[in-house]
Amino acid sequence: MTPTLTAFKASPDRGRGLARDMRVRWAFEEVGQPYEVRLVTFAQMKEPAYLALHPFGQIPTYEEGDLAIFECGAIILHIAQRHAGLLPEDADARARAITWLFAALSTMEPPILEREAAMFTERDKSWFGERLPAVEDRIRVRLSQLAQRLGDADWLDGDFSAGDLMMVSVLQRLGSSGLVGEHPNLAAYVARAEARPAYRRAFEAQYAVFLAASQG
Ligand code: GTB
Repeated sequence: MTPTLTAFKASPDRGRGLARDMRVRWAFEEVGQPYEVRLVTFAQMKEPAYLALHPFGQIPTYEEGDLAIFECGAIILHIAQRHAGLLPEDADARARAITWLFAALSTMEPPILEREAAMFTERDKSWFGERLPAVEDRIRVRLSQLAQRLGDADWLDGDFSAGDLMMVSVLQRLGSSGLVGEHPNLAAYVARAEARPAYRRAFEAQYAVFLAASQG
């Protein structure tokens, strides 16, 4: 059965691939699993039918037969466990790859989201000028630690894994902040991931949704 993913009908990121359906699309492409996409509006995501699928009224969700799950981390772990290509066979290596997936979501992403929230909602506050550098310093600590661990390696632990997919997706949220670029090895890590054919296919697929929305 072909799984179905939900994504924004009109993504506020204007096709930059930053909404979290992109992470799931990328995972599908890495393992060679065809998928369908159901596009939803913000209003539809708050309706009872959708809330039954996702209690917080967000994208992405994953449906396959009787199974319906949400949270991009859980979805990607599910895909990676069902198909070869995103987790190593060796049990210890697999546990380490899953650790990186959690590290991306639980350790790296929170201060990055804090910065985004500040940029979007606190710019007009008198204390914004003091708060932003403090948030960015917290991000810098994590980026330095990550850069130190990655070193000269291509990927975080052996071959490319679901952990790298999630880590790169999280780093991409720093966009034009210049923070990732302070570490050339991290910038190269993101570029290496973005050059993967699976990433390109996923990016083009979500970009096609943006193009269709902007033309129609
Ligand atoms: N913890 C959940 C997960 O990991 O799956 C978080 C899901 C989530 O944040 N979904 C967002 C959403 O549905 C879209 S991805 N928001 C609508 C709502 O809450 O009502 C986050 C996102 C949104 C927009 C941009 N952007 O414009 O650049 C980037 C990322």
